[in-house]
Parts: sequence; C-alpha cells; structure tokens
Amino acid sequence: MATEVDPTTAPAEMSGGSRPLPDDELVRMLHVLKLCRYFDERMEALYRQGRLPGAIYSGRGQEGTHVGVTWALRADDSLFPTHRDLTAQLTKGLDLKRVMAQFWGRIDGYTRGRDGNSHIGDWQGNKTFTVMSHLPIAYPVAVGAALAYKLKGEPNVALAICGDGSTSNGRWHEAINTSAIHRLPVVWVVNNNQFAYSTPNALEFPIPTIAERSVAYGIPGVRVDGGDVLEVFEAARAAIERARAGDGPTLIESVSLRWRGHAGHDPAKYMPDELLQDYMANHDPVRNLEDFLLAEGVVTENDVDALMERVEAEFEQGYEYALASPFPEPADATKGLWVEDGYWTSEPGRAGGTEA
Ligand SMILES: Cc1ncc(C[n+]2csc(CCOP(=O)(O)OP(=O)(O)O)c2C)c(N)n1
Repeated sequence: MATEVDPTTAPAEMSGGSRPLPDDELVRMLHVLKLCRYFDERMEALYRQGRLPGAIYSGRGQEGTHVGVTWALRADDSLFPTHRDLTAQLTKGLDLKRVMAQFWGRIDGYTRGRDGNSHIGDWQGNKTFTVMSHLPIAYPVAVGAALAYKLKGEPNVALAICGDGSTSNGRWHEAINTSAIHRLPVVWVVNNNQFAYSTPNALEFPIPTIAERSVAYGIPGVRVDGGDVLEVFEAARAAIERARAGDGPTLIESVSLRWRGHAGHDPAKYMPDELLQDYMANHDPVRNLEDFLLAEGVVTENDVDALMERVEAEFEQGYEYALASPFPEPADATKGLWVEDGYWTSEPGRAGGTEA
C-alpha cells in the first residue's frame, strides 16, 4: 500500500530532526532554494513591469519538491521536467544566466532564441530533457530513456515530474503501467500543488491521494511533504536506489501549494485565501530549511545574509548577461531541424551547425 505522510511538518521536525546530508551540502541546498525563490519573485516583478516579454509559470511554494527530488539524482541520471519545474532544472545544472537569456529570447538561451520561456533542456550538458507542452509527455519519454538504460545495461535512472492534473491523462497511466511491467529504472514524481489550473484535487480524482494509485500498478507509492525538502530528498534517494538496483519504479506524490496563478496572467481568484495563507506561513520549503539549519547551528544569521547577497548578485549578473546577448540571426532559422547538422550543442551563442 501507499505510505501516507501527513504534510504538516514544522521546521524543527524537518526530516525527523536528523541531517541526511553533510553540512556543506545542506548549505548548498539552501543556496539553490534561495536563488530559485529570488529568481521566481524577481522575474514576476519584471514581467509585471512590462520588462519581461512572454510568459512565466511560477513554481513558488513548490521548491521543496523540485530541489528534493533532483538533489538525489547523479549527474549522469536524467531529468524529465514539465512547465513548472525550472527550479528542478536549475538544481540539475542549467546555468541561470543562460536561462535568463532564454526568457529574453536571446541567442545564448538554451533554445537559441526560438522560445521565450520554460521549454528548456540541456540533454548533452546535464541530462535535462527539454520541457514539452503536451502533458504529461515527459512521462512516456522517460519510459523510453529508462528502457534504453535497461537494454544497454547502463546504471542510470530517469526521473520525471508532472503536476496533479496530469495524472488524469491516459499517457500518465500508460507510462507507469509499462514501467512497472518491465521493472524499468525510473522514478515518477507528482508535484501535487492541489490545483490543475483552477481545478482542485477533489474534482481531479475520486480517491484521497495520488500515491495510492501505485497500488494498481504493483509499485510502491509514497506521499511526502513538499514543504520539507529533506523528507522529499530522502524519499527520492530511496526510490532512485531501488530503481538503480533493478527493482523497478516508485511513485512519489509530493504535496505543496502553488502560491501564484497558473501563469503570470492568472490572478488565481479561485484559490481560497485561508489555504494560501496557511501554506505560506507553515509550509514554506525555503524558510523551513533555513530555520532548521539555523536551529541546528549549521548556519548563522550572518551566513544567511551573505547567501542572500550572493543570490542577488547572481541574479543581476544573469540579467545583464541576458540583455547583452544578441537576438538570433534570421539566417539561422532553419538550423537544428535535423540532428545531423550538429546545431544543438551545449555551448551558448551560435556555436555548432553549418555556417549561415
Ligand atoms: C494534454 C494537455 N492538455 C491540456 C494542456 C493545457 N494545460 C497546460 S498546464 C495545465 C494545467 C496542468 O495542471 P497540473 O498537471 O496540475 O500542473 P500545474 O500546472 O498545476 O503544475 C493545462 C490543462 C496541456 N498542456 N496538455
């Protein structure tokens, strides 16, 4: 049966009060959490000021899921994210500066100016598969990667993320079923932020949890508190070890709340204010880890201040880099249509491909 964990962790109880990682890694984890939160807040501000074109899909409030699951992957394991998972992609190794160039449609962005927001990946650089719009298409593609690992005897694991709404799509069930039959090295993560656009969980599925759907596929299912990044990390680590050992997939449901609208244009008037206030006050994954590390004496208030200064400087550098990066050359429009032309390298700029 699926294991249910009541998602009500207080900071002092994080991860059962133990430290599952060395202190320097915990500090690095706090840095990534704070960087991604700051990025999310500043990008929204720039969007509202009309200084950022295109669209934004905030993952604020869900960073515990993103950072927790990705932290447990090895560099050569693969991540299959969806539209709200930029924090997971940055944790896996996407470069903040290039992500910002992407948002401003510049040549140094990961799609070299072909997309203006979250359809990003860097398969060659850090095994982050490009985000695709059709939900949850990352799941069946992750099945393919996991099958390839198994057939080639490679010791890697694929980890895919989707939202709660995506679990109502047939592709979700087909992917999990196939992976369970063939005991593929894959981990299924559902970032349950309680709303699919404006539809609440109760209108999405007729059972109390998503984790218990694992029972129908004969695989383990765990439900964790997305406000506790260490609890998420430990569940992901166990699932990844299990997959790598050849014991097949695990379904992880990580519960949080989407603090902002579906996208920048959505004021989220359907969100009950009491629920939002509760999650912002009591289930903030960034503040929870910070409070825990302060209480454990791993960091001081001064360290946290210094970390924030670093985060602000990193954002500013990214912003300058993005605005200084040129727009793509029209002559390059047809490059990269075929893999053979070598256009899609991991390098920024116009590198790769035939000359214009
Ligand atoms: C197959 C498909 N149907 C509809 C959409 C339009 N769409 C984009 S995001 C979204 C909501 C998805 O909700 P959920 O899976 O819970 O993820 P969240 O956005 O909450 O993170 C919808 C319906 C889509 N991209 N793909």
